[in-house]
Formats: sequence, structure tokens, C-alpha cells
Amino acid sequence: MIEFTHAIVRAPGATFSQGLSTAGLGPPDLALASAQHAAYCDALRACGLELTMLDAQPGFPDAPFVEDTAVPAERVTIVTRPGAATRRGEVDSIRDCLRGLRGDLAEIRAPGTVDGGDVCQAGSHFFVGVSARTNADGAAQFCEIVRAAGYTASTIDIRGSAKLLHLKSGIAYLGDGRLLAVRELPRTAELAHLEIVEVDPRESYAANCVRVNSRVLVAAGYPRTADTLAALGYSPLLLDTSEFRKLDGGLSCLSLRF
Ligand code: CIR
Repeated sequence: MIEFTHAIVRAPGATFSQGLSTAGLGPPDLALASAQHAAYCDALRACGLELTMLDAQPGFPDAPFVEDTAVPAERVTIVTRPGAATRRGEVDSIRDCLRGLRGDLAEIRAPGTVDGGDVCQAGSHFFVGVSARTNADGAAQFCEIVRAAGYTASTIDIRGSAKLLHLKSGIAYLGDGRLLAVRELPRTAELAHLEIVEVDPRESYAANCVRVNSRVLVAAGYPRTADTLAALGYSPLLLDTSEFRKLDGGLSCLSLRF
């Protein structure tokens, strides 16, 4: 498993409650979201990561979901082109930040769209979700970029899985050849060599957990998933994400880790 040393995060801004949402859970509370975000940052620090905190962007309510704007892998860093037009402008400050921290960057170009939430790295293989946000052109560009850097890559079409906004809404790579996944994940041939740990259908949201070094960040309130992970020998670190869930977001979306 990659040993992360760094993360980029962005706290929610004044307009956060206007972010995109299909959850039907009502608007998020900014004060609570800010407190949850601060606890998330503390958790990343507790996992040994140094944080770069970007300024809030009131013009982009969804900007705290930084994961969608870039994919910083060991051998290449890709700046994405988010599928939602209202989110495209988020990439400018991410690009500037990553250029300083990571050097040369690859970019997804129009008409391609990719949301980082659709990209799941499992060792040296990238799974790329084709979704309502990541189109076939963007997924193909992404695969070509990472293959040129020496990785393998394949796509998973999740457009038939209405509950999944992004691929990583339904899966998380835990390391050790093991994937946590919701039952409705389309089982492609490239998944065959992985051990798939199925999330209890009552806890689908908790599939979006994040392995960070010796810990696994898990959404609080999903005890079956936390117990399953603990039984497998992982060390779950529970975090309340209620306000981010209201905007269809989860734990992975809130940081770029490298
Ligand atoms: C959006 O709809 O784009 C945001 N409200 C939520 C993005 C969540 N990101 C992610 O799952 N990677």
C-alpha cells in the first residue's frame, strides 16, 4: 500500500449549502460541516500526513470535494476536467497548488470529463468509472495517461447503478489485494484477482472509506462496516460526515492524498 505523506484539503466556504445534491437529505449546516472538516483534517494528521489547506472558494460551493479535481499518483499527476460544468473552475487553484508540490502535470482535455471520485487505484492498476460525470472520452484519456506512466488501467461502467454518483461512492481499495465494495458494483474481469469484501446493503454509504497508512477512515454510524474492517485486522478511525453526505460526498472526496 502507498505510504502517504501529504494531503490537500479545502474547508467549506460560505456558499457550501448550495452545492450539487441528489441526496434529498436537506441542505448541510455550515458550522457543523466546518467542525466535521476540522476533525477530518485532524484525523489525516494523526495518520502522519502533512496538510496543505487551500482557501475556501465561495464561487464554487462543491470545492471542498477536492478529490474530483485531480489524481496525484506516484508516477504521474493528472488534473481532471470535472463532469459538472459548475465545478470546472475548481481546477485552477488545484493546478497551481499541485504544480508547486508535484512538478509536471497531465491534463484531461475537452470533450473529455473525469471526476477524481471515479478513479480507484489498486496497486499498479487504475479502475476508472464511466459515470454521469466521467465520460468515455475522459476515461480513455485517463487510461492512456496512466498506461504511458507504466500502470495498467480499465474502465467500469456504473451508469446503470443509479445509487453511485462516482465509482468510489461504492468501492474502496484497502490494500493487500482487497476491495471493499457495494453489492451492485458491476463485476468486470479486471476485478477477478481481487478479494471483494461486500458492504452490508444497509450501509452502502460506508463503502466510501479511505485507507491512510495504518488506519482506515470510516464514516461514523455504520457499525457493521467498521466491525467487518476491524475483524479483517484494519484499524478503523470513525468520522462523522453527515453534512457532506447531504451533498453526495464522503470521506475520500475531501482530500487529495499522496
Ligand atoms: C458533486 O455533486 O459533485 C458534489 N456535491 C459531491 C462530490 C463528491 N465527490 C466524490 O464523491 N468524489
